[in-house]
Amino acid sequence: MAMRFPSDGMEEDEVIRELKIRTREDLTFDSGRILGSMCTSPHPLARRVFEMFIDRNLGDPGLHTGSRRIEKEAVGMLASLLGLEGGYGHIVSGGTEANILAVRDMRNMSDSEKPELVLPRSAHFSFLKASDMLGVRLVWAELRDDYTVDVRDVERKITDDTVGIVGIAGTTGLGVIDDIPALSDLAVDYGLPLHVDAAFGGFVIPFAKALGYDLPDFDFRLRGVSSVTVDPHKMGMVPIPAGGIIFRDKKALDSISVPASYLAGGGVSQATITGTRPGASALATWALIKHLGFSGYVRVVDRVMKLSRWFASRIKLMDGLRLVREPVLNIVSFTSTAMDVGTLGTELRARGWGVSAHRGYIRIVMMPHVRKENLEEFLRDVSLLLAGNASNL
Ligand code: 0PR
Repeated sequence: MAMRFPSDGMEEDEVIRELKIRTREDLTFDSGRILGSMCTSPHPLARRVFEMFIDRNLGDPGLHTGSRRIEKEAVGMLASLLGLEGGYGHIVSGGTEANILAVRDMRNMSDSEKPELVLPRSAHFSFLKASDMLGVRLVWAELRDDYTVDVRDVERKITDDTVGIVGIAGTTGLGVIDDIPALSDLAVDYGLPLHVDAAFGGFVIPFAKALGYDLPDFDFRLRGVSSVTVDPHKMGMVPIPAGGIIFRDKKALDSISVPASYLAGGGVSQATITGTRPGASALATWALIKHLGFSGYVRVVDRVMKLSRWFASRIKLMDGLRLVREPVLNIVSFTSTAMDVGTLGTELRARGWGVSAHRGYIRIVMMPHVRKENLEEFLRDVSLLLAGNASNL
């Protein structure tokens, strides 16, 4: 779009006014109409901390040594949530960067000249970016009827060029958890690293387990797990950007570090993809974990898990709709037997609902901003659309 760089400036108020008007068409989390996003309205404390420390740059940790120490503590607390004492990693820009760093580590630790990664068909598209950037070939393992990866197929696909295995704890489309214990055994047997993508599930599963939900182990408690992606900017309720990558061993971080020794403090190296990067993200993550604690996140997860089960039971009662599978976490996906799902998604978006229809189903992510009233209203719109569609036949 052709836009001229303005020769003279506008008043601050005028700039703000224009931005407010221009963004009116954006859907906001507060409206309760965003039902298909893994992000949410950030917690007020995390928002406040983010704003207070917006000038901190972890790309030059010698300048902001206090922030760097706080990032290390944030990583330590995430590692502890995932069953690991210690742990190495960073608060990064999101799950994409975290997954890229994990694949970069697996590739660098191997001596294969034609590196391959075995991953589930349900993996997030960030692995396509990792593959393209790092020259690692993706070898897809098939899913079983319950949409978890077929561990026997993973095993069949391991070759001498395999650099690692990926398992998913909370898939993007359905929120299902792969059989990570079995993948861990496989990783140990074959001497391969296992990366668990818990970008979404990492901030749900530990709390749901504490509430009594019967979910498989997925983290460093399993010997074969060498790295985990866990994103504070999803269910962690921290402002974007805040992803997390945690490695079990320090040598993993070393394998992806480059020297940046001229920076303040000297002897500095960087493992992240981004150079200059927000300290505010790490500080907001630290602050919210300290403030909510385990029990605070348990309360958040309790509500959204219950809401998901209620919503799933409502879908089951509706003619013309079918659950893709029983929800495992706080994601409920359904399809229609009465109407093309793509058309249903388009019609819902036209009525102001923020939903995505992909892989043949509509995904509802029960984030903390979603209220029962929003879901009731959504279901009324779905019923009207199904009825309208039926009368057109
Ligand atoms: N791994 C998994 C399992 C994911 O679901 C995602 C993102 C990622 C990695 C990548 O994370 P970043 O997007 O932080 O790099 N999954 C969401 C999705 O594709 C991202 C998203 C978030 C999409 C909010 C839409 C939205 O409104 O659904």
